[in-house]
Order: sequence, then structure tokens, then C-alpha cells
Amino acid sequence: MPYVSRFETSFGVETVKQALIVTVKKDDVSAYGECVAMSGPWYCEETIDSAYYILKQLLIPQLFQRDFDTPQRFLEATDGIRGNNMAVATVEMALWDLMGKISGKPLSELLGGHKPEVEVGVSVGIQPSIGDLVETVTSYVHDGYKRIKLKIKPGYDVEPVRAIRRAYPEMLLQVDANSAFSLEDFHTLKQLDAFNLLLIEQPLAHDDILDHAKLQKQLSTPLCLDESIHTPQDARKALEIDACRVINIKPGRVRGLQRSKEIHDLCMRNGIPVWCGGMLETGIGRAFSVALASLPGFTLPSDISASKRYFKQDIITKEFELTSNGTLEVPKEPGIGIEVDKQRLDACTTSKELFTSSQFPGH
Ligand code: OSB
Ligand code: MG
Repeated sequence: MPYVSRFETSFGVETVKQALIVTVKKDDVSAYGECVAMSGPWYCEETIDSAYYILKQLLIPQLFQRDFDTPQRFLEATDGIRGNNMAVATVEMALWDLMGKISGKPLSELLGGHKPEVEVGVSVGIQPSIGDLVETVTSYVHDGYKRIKLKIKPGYDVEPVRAIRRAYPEMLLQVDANSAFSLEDFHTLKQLDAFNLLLIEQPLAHDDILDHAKLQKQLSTPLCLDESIHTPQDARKALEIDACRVINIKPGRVRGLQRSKEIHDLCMRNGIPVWCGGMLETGIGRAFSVALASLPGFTLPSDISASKRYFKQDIITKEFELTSNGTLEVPKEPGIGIEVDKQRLDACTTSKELFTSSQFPGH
């Protein structure tokens, strides 16, 4: 699916969404999951193809081994698979949708979320010029977004922030470097302290927490970790050494919704705000994010924008739209609570593979 505008980060440019969607069918119920891995290993090690391999070889066969009555049982059964969190999350999340649809409960309720709507913002890619950036941000402000996140990289860091702060002195503003800086850039990062930012997301290496702790000591702006947090244990260690004061939870990155909830609970116990990150998902992935963000510890606006910020046409029948409060409504229907536009999904589908119990003897 082509994006309505190119999305540039410190690790590259995205112009089309390549999504891996799974449908899990049980009796007459269809549940969905979206794999958020990207086409290449630029954000993390996983890719759509690596996830496809893990799904086909290890995860889908598991589904035909026995009936998993909860996503947690599935997590336990696949615990021996190291890493590959995005692949595992794809099925784990589909099982949450399935459980919701079978029990008639919305996903937000299953997860323990009570907010009827969630506060969201928009993540703004690196722009060709400061003028373009101001124009782009202005159009999002007019759309009603109440929080802006600027992607930054070395050489495109302090000036864009200064320009947006000047144009919007009161705006909730944060930045995301996607691991593009090192401690040697301390002088640059320190300058960001002057702009009253909500947080600085993942300035240092994707696999680091120690240098982030050193940096946090010298900054007054909270650091937020994204890439470095894959498990509740990672989150505990990061908090223990004060490597960050905010955590971005992306269910795909942390193996699904159960672990997302555990990280949320840990952060709440420690007074650490969380928000839900995004991977430029289709409406299916977005529905999961909105349900997760309805939990009480999600006190900062999430990277979950309206469908039309990403695509001309989404693959769900009722697109996510921004309310006048700068929020998205949490679906109240069972499971993910949205309906997949099957015609539209078919039209976007480049290949598909069907797995049935007859292929898995011993069922
Ligand atoms: O680091 O948060 C990130 C998109 C792809 C990969 C990494 C990131 C992002 C975003 C987009 O910032 C957020 C969204 O989905 O709107
Ligand atoms: Mg990020």
C-alpha cells in the first residue's frame, strides 16, 4: 500500500507499506494479526521474510498441535524461540482477537483498559528542508494533532526542533533519533534540553542501555527507549540503571500484548509513563494499538494516527479518524472491534498461503 507521503527516518526512507497479515480461523470466527516487521532489518533484526519463515516453520504448526484457549498458553508453548518477537506477536495478537470475538468482549476490556478514547500524536519524518517541515507540521496541527514527534538524525537535529518550537511554543513536542547518535554527540544532544521537549526517544545504539544511562544523568529531558526494550526484563534493567524515564511500548517489538501489559504494569508500579509506539501499521495493527493504549499507564500521547495520515484507503471498513479532542476512539465491538475490508485487502494482496489442519498430521 503506498503511503500518502514518504516517511524518512535516520535509517532510511519508506514509500510503501508491505504488511504481512495473518488470519486465524476457528469454526466460523476469523481473527487477524499484523506483523510489523519491515522489508529490511533497519529498525531491528527482523524482516517480513524472516518473520514469514518463523511463522511457517515454527508458529503456524504449533497452532495445529493443540487448542490454545489463551494467548498466554501460546506464548509458553513458543517460549523456546529466541527473539523473533515480531513473528511471535503476529500470532499472539491474532489469538487475543480470537479470544475477544469468541467471548464477545472488546480487546481493550480483555486487556484491562477503560479509556473510551486514547490521546494520539503524529510522527513526522525527516523533511527536505526546514520550510517543508514547518509546512508539514502545520498541516498536522490543522488536522487536530495535539502532539508532534520529529524524527531527527545527525545534522538534522537542533535546527528543526528550534524552528518548530518557534512556530509552536506551547505544542507537546518530542524527538526520535532511531539510534543515530553516540555519546560523542553529547554537545548536540545537550542543546535539545533547551526546547522543553516531552522526551528524546532512542538517541543512542539500538542494543544499548548503559550509554543511555550515562546520557540521562546529564540531561534534564526524559529519555525514552524504543529499540532497546524487547522484554519486561529489559525494561526492568533499564529502569534500574535509570537509562530512561519513559518507555515506548510497541506490541510487535515485545512479543505481543501479554508482554506489553507486563511492561505497562512494571512502569506503572515505578511511576514511569508509557505510550504506544507505531510501525506505520494498517488499520488492523492500529486497532490493536488503540486497545492497548486504553490501559491507564498510557499517560503520554501515542504514535497512532488516523488512517488517512498513512494511506489513501485503509484495509478496514470504518477508518480510524481523529476526534476533535485529538484522540482516537477505542472500538467497543468484540476483539479488535473493526471490520476488515476483504475486497480491499484482496486488492492489495500480492501473495497468500493457506494452512489447514489436514497438512499437519497428528492433529
Ligand atoms: O521509531 O517509532 C519509530 C516507524 C517505523 C519504524 C520505527 C518508528 C516509526 C514511527 C512511526 O515513528 C510511528 C507511526 O506508526 O505513526
Ligand atoms: Mg522510535
